[in-house]
Amino acid sequence: MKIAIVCYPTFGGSGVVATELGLELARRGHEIHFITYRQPVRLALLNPNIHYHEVHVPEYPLFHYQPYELALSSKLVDMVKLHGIELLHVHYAIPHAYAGYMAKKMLKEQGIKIPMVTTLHGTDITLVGNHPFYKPAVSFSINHSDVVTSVSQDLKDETYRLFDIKREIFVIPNFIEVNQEKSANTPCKRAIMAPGGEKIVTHISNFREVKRIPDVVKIFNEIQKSIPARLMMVGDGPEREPAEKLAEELGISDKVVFFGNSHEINEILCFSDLFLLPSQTESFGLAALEAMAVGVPVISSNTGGLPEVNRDGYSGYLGNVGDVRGMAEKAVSILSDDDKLAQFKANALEVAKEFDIQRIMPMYEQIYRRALKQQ
Ligand code: GMT
Repeated sequence: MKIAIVCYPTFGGSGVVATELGLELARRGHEIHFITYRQPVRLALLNPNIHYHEVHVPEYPLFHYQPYELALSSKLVDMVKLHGIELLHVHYAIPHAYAGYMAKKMLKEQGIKIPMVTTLHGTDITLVGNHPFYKPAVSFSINHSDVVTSVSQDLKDETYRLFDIKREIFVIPNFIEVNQEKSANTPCKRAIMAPGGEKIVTHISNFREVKRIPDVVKIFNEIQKSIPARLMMVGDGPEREPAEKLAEELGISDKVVFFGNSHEINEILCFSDLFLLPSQTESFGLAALEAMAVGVPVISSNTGGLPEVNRDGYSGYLGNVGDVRGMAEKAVSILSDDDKLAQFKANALEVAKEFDIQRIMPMYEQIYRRALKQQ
């Protein structure tokens, strides 16, 4: 199949999922065209089946807001015609499904029918899309997609609860490449990061408010009172600076490393003992799954799709949002008992295998066939 993938190219779950999906589809012989305003961070172009088309938005001083959706829908029309693309797969309802719908309409006028699959990732529904300013456009875009998928059952339920949706939504969970051989060969510099044999606790995100970064620091603060430990903070965003200050105020700066955005996620996860994700909400929690795939148990909040990924008392523990003390106690219960830690590490890997890319990919291929058949 010739498929156009539209996504946000930045550090963030939906962009990562869209990129990894495109890369795997290309390996399976499909021709993939990424259409976005910047090259996605994890996109490797050394594959003849992968193409990248940049959307340029000319700056015009009269416009306070530059019309990205217009530029995107025009680019989609041009690329579909030029490359004979058969299907649009847009990640994120706003503005991608909206722009995709316009492209479909323009193409139809020119005698070209093309189906659009929309994948909902979470923030487009629960945080941003639900805002009254966007709600009508989001409902419209979802209802006018040919097939709609969501990354968790919880997100599907939330979408029906928050919007007036008349379509069926198919759950296709996020996925991960579980590659134990690759993990075993990843250079693991544990001794450098924890010279005194400390336990290593890690958090990875884009440091937005929804991630509850102060809770990460506070949970770690409680942990390190009971066991020698260090905290690895990976990523960047508005909450990073306040977190650095908080670590300073708590007197634990020497135990916390802020890496910023990193391309060495596997290298960091390989020496991690525990992953913290105490988010306010999380439609899925891809970062937790990435940790579990290399055998790192997770302490997370119990909201959104997180319970579908992190199994309470098995791959880690779940706690109520904001329950810093409870999550810290559970973290200590794992970290202070080597046998329990080893068991939880093995369990985390076992659960991650349920989300292996090879299991999930056929679900997308089936959805594409369904969308093409519907035309
Ligand atoms: O929250 C993020 O880190 C970014 C955000 C996005 O829009 O890319 O992630 C959302 O999509 C991911 C991939 O499907 C999910 O794993 C995240 O849980 C989801 N974030 C939220 O729901 C807050």
